[in-house]
Amino acid sequence: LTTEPRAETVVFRSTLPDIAIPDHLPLHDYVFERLAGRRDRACLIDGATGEALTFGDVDRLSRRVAAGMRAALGVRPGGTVMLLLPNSVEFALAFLACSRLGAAATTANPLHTPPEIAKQAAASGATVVVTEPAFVAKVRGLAGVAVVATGGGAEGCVSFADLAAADELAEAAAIDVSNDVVALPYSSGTTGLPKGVMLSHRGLVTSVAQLVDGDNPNLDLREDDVVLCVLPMFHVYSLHSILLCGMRAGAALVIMKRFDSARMCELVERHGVTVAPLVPPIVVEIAKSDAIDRHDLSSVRMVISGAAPMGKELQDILRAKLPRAVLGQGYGMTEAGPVLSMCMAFAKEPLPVKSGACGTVVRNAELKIIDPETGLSLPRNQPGEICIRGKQIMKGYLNNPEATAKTIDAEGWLHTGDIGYVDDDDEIFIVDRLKELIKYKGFQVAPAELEAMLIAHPGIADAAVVPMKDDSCGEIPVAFVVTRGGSDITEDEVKQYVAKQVVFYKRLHKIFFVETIPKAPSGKILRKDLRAKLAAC
Ligand code: 4UU
Repeated sequence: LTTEPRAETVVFRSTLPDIAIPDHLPLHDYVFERLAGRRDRACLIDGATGEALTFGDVDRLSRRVAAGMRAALGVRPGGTVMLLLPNSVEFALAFLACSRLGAAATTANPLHTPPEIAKQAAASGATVVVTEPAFVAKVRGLAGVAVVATGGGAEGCVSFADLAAADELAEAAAIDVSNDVVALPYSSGTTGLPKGVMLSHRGLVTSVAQLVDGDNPNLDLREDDVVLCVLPMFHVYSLHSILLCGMRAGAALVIMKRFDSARMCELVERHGVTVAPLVPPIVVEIAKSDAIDRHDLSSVRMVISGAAPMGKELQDILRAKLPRAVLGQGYGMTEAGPVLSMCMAFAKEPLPVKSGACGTVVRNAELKIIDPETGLSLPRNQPGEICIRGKQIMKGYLNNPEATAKTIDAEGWLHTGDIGYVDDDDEIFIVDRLKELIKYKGFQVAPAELEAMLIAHPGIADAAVVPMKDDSCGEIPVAFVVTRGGSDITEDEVKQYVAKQVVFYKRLHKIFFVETIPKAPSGKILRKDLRAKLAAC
């Protein structure tokens, strides 16, 4: 028997040992596993009112909401419920209720426009939308969709308060943890339009456990921690690393509906926040704000940044302002389940880390760096595409086996479209992005979506959307546009045309009128050339 000589795959692993993960449990049973000892401890604190629900309350109320959704709305195993909510107690209760029912929660930004919402509701197969009265008008026209309104309720809607007043769910649904989808966030991944990312119970349990379980957790959240929840729960960073990790660890969450630096500093001081998961644009804001100097923020022991790169300079500014806090990064991607790596200075037995690094690969997982041309794996210190493998990654994209096969290969490696390297101390540095994705303040902007919109305009023949570097937002979307014979459409008209159809962070900031869009013979836009053009101007 002869074997072809094959290059060895260089696999990077956590410096922490693997742990046993209770991945036979449905997500809600896993987060409430240690409920008995913490029924009376604060779990969810509404930042606006100061009202707190205990772990016992959250357990009980989420059972009631589940029973109410089953009885009044017919939510069944395999069903889908859209959560169109800002950060709120109701978001957490509805999410846990879906988990109990064996249904999937598809999450969306309530600031999305009606067409954006309609697209996701239809694609995900949602039969119920849970939203605030202020957003009910956006979903009224959706065919076959029942609307639940929080707060004081709204005409023609089921009231969330009524659901929460139902008798507790007598019996939880039978759940197949490795197949049943519990969360269905939307992401464009490495290419194309936003797609439903199927995260199973086992996937999310594994990913939460990789951070907060074990004798020496990688992200050491404790029962006496107070975690700031200002990042939107509809994004996977907050859903996973704040809501689910916080609850599993038994910490209290202080929920803020929207970011405001002065208000945030006030809440940190009032509630003695100890852990602050943030994104770089918020770090920039608070580093600049004088609110940080007017409040006692000495309770903060950990500041986590993620979802976009945080430069060394910014990290150093914040470190000077919060000398008692450990500052570091997590690296996530919706499809990866979501966390690939986490700063080891956040571990119970912390390790020193470098500024600019975005953590070490999580435990119970494998990471490799490949040459994007050859697909061969690369050794330390050589940049290439980051790939990850483990039980935490997505099951696949909903109803899209082709896109799934392009992202997860036959050996189970998920290709991130991020370019980075692993250094001598196992720290990961992201240096570039291979994929099309634009990140505005950590929010995803899919160029393909805006390009399709532009090309649909009668005055536009061709278009390409690419990121432009920006100090406060990280990246902003800009477009190269080829007009159609004789059209005298202006920059402002193009901007307005798009702005009317999309949520604020997808708006185009600049339009460059050009003769042609550079393309490869295959028809693929040469985005690198356009990005280089921007960098030069
Ligand atoms: C440079 O952004 C996210 C998830 C982030 C997250 C989740 C849990 C961070 C910490 C955590 O604990 O997901 P998406 O799908 O919106 O965007 C994914 C992309 C990545 O592929 C990468 O390009 O966002 C970029 N990204 C980062 N880039 C994410 N984190 C980082 C980072 N540095 N730290």
